[in-house]
Amino acid sequence: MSTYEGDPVPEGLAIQQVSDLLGVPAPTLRSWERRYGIPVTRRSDGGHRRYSASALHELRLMRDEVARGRKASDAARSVWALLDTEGPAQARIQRLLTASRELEPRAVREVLEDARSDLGLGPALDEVLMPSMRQIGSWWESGHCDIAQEHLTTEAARAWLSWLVSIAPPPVHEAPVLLACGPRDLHTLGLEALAALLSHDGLATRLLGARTPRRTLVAAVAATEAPAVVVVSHLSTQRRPAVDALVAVAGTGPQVFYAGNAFLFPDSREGVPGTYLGASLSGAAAVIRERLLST
Ligand code: B12
Repeated sequence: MSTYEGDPVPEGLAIQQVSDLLGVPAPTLRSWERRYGIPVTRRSDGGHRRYSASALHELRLMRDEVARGRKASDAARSVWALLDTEGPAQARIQRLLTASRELEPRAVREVLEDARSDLGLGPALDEVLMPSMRQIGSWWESGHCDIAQEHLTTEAARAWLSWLVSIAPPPVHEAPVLLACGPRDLHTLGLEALAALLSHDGLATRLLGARTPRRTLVAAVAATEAPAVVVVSHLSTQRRPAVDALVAVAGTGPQVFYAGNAFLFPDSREGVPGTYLGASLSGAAAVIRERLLST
């Protein structure tokens, strides 16, 4: 069932080694296998679990889903879906990952464009692009792909998203939604995807991009009279300046929204002004559109 290729540890790792490597306690690893078959391990002659590279890959995905705040049973369902090669989105994820491994940006863009025309823009983003990026991130973290693969895929996806914004019909609402990363955040891809969705929904957007300083954001709101602002932050270490930017901008009048892994857990959202947009990009675009159209 796994899509993982290459096994750098042919004899397999022992459970304690895997626990140390992934930061997941051994009893949890046993329970994931017992309850969800993630992963199904082979046994040594002495009957001990042995973890292959593909088993490690499944566990990394499971760990990351749980870290996103999902219950283990829901996390397991996501991992099964990601590893399953059936289904229209899954087939495209596989094609995108192949294009990424082969460092073929044109093929990356073609897969994304095919996904958009066959599945629609929202599913192309939420079900093909984002899971593929998470998979590449997981490969990169485990040393199973070079950073070149991540950079090339990210840049190909960004080029496609920027093209989508450029071909969107003229906006029905002129006042723009401002889209910014927190002052220390470089992860722009989610925002760029949101810009594509909103612009194809008839909303004007202004993408301020990576590392937007608080004062710049406040000045941009004043200059554009933006009715809405979205701030995204990915790392918990970067959350504080992002929250400061949200507080500063909330005081000036626009509707304020925020998203990203830095805000995944409920306690990370305590006292943050505005509306948390959740994980789904299409869901986020729908929330923003509804709010703007109802005011
Ligand atoms: C591409 C990428 C980069 C690129 C970004 C380029 C760009 N222009 O975007 C570059 C190379 C710059 C980069 C840098 C770094 N990165 Co990086 N990066 C990634 C990667 C591979 C994809 C990011 C992405 O776009 N994901 C798609 C997003 C949208 O998916 P998601 O994170 O799962 O987000 C979900 C929700 O949070 C939410 N969401 C997130 N964004 C948004 C936006 C909106 C509008 C909405 C509504 C929702 C939403 O929806 C998603 C769906 O569930 C991820 C892997 C991953 N798992 O995502 C690592 C990852 C995020 N990066 C990581 C790290 C560690 C870094 C660096 C610190 C590395 C380093 N040592 O320098 C730096 C930090 C730079 C900085 N100051 O911000 C880690 C973060 C681990 C953690 N949680 O602490 C990850 C998870 C990789 C990994 N597995 O280790 N990175």
